[in-house]
Amino acid sequence: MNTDLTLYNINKMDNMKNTFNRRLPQLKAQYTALITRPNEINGVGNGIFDRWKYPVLTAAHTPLFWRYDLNEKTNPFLMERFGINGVFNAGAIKWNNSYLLITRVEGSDRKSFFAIAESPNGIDQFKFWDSPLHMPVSGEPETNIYDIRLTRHEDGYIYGVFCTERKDPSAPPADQSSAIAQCGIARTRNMVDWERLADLQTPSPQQRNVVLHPELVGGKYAFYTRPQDGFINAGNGGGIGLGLSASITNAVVEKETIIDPRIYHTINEAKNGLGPAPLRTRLGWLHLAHGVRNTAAGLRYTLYLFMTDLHDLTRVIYRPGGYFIAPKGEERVGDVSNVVFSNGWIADEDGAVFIYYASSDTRMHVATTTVEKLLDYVVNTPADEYHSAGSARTLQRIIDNNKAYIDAPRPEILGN
Ligand code: M1P
Repeated sequence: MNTDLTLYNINKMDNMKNTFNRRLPQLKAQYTALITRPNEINGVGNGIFDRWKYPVLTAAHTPLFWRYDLNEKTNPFLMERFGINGVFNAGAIKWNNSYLLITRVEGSDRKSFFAIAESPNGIDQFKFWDSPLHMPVSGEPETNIYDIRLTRHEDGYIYGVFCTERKDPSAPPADQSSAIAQCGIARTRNMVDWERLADLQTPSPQQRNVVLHPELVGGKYAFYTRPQDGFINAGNGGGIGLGLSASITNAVVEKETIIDPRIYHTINEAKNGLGPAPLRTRLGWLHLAHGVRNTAAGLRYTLYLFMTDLHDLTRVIYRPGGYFIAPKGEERVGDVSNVVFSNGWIADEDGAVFIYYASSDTRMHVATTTVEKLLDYVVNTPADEYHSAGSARTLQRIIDNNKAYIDAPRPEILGN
């Protein structure tokens, strides 16, 4: 008898029997270490915002009891039963002194749903609520819902405006990709019970990246839109639009005015779309948006800021040139690489701002700054001159202004 082989077989049987009990504490320890890991500011930064080292949410942050059947009898190998592919593009709101993200959770089946994660400080310790958000469906269930924007509206409700996606009914049978994107609207007073309203109607064939303005304009609800001809391509959709609706329960925008157009050879030449609801500041409405440009390697998504007049929402008063946040390091890689996307930020009463952004349709990050820094940025960042000579001239002006200061002695201040 081969004793080695017998021992091997006995060990193997024993291992199989104990798989569940061996793996469970390992998984629990790994999960706890992840969600309790303190975050830290990543480097000196650019003075405009601080990036934080660790993503605030990833697929691995979703509870073990979502992904695993925890009954040893029905899952002796403690296998994953429900795969989570990514956690990204989250709406954000301060709620009962906590920082809440309504995330887009994408399963391994490619469907997205919403789920709330909560943190006491906005930069780490994000923990998912036990259950996903059960968004009521409207008519025939949407194939996919995603990218919710939250608005604390002056009418007293919190609105969630999100993208709904269904297969294009006119697509021939061989085409299993063409889809129709529209804007779903729901509202809540407690973040748990959501009332679904009628989808937004606009003159455009498709809509994505729609955002509800927090205040009424002339007694009407104001929507930022992103008209698009096709599911992917903006086509004749000229940029970020603004339209008014008399009703919110049956919202209809009859006219979209383009307030932030796409422009040739800029960061938003291919597409753009508003991010979260704008912040009211002493100088104007501060907007965070994403711009999409073409490259030989595909589309590149970056974030930018602009500001509109407090009284005339269609009037852009500051438009800093270039991007504000671009994908960096590991942010560059994911399911859809070279993408940063934001649909959530939180401004605290003390002026601190938490910008939640996703990288490459995979994970969520935070960048922190203040309202005053963002105002300085939008007011003092040179505008795009739209040609190389203009960029070189802008740089020369900065260099000339700096001449007196370049070698000037400065008192040394030791940081802590
Ligand atoms: O894949 C990048 C992003 O693409 C879409 O955004 P847009 O309509 O502006 O191109 C959305 O599907 C978004 O969710 C996604 O992050």
